[in-house]
Amino acid sequence: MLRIKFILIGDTRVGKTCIINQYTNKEFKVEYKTTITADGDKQFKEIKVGNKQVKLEIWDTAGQERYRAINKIFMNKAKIAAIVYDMTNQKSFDNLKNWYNELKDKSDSVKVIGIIANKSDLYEEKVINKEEGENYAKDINALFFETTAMDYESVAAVFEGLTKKYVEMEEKKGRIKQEEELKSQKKVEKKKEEQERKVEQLEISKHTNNQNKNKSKECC
Ligand SMILES: Nc1nc2c(ncn2[C@@H]2O[C@H](COP(=O)(O)OP(=O)(O)OP(=O)(O)O)[C@@H](O)[C@H]2O)c(=O)[nH]1
Ligand SMILES: [Mg+2]
Repeated sequence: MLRIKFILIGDTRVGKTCIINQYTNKEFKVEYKTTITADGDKQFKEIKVGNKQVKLEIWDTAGQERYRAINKIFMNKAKIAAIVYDMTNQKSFDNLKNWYNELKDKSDSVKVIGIIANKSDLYEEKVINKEEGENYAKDINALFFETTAMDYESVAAVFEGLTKKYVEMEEKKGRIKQEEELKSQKKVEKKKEEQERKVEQLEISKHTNNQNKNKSKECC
C-alpha cells in the first residue's frame, strides 16, 4: 500500500483541525481549542485512488505564532501540503505567501500543493473572493479548493483531489522511467546486433579468403 504524508499549514483559527476532524471522524466542533504541537498531530485514513490503495498520514500543526517555528520533523518526507486560509479573514490570506515560502525553505519532498479557502458557510462575512484565491493558487502552481469544515464532501474533495494529482504524477514518472529503460535496453540490443553482424562479416570474409587460398593452391 502506498503511504503518503499529507500536511496542513496556515494561520491560527483558519480551521485546519476542523477540516481534518471532518475528514477522519465526520464531525465538526464549534468550540475552539488551539493546536499547540509544533511538530504535528497525526491521523490516518485509507482511501482508493484509481486502482491504488493509499494510506494517508495527515499531520496537523499549530498556526499560532508562538508555536509556529515548524520543525523539520513536521515537514520531513511530506509529499502533499494544503495551505489553508479563512475566506472571512484578510490576514490569513495575506499570510499564504509566508507559509508557501516556509514550505519551500524547509521541504524539498513536497510535490503537490493545495490552497484551501475555508469557511464557505460564512459567505455573508466573506472578504476574499474566489478569483483571488484561484489566482494565487495558479501563481504557485497549486490546486484550489473551497471548503467548509461542516461539510464532509467539501473537505474530502481536498484530500482526494490532491492525492489523485500526486499519484498520477508518480505514475507518470514511473511510466517515463519505464520508457527510458526500454529505450536504453533497445540501444544495448542494437549495439549487440551490430557487433554480431561485424563478427559474421569477419567470418564470411575469413572463409572466402581461405577458399581463395585453397583454389590458388589447387591451380598450381
Ligand atoms: N463557520 C465555520 N467555522 C469554522 C470552520 N472551520 C473551523 N471553524 C471554526 O474556527 C475555529 C478554529 O478552528 P480550528 O480548526 O481549531 O483552527 P486551526 O486552524 O486548527 O487553529 P490552530 O490550531 O490555532 O492553528 C473553531 O471555532 C471552529 O469551530 C468552517 O468551515 N466554518
Ligand atoms: Mg488546530
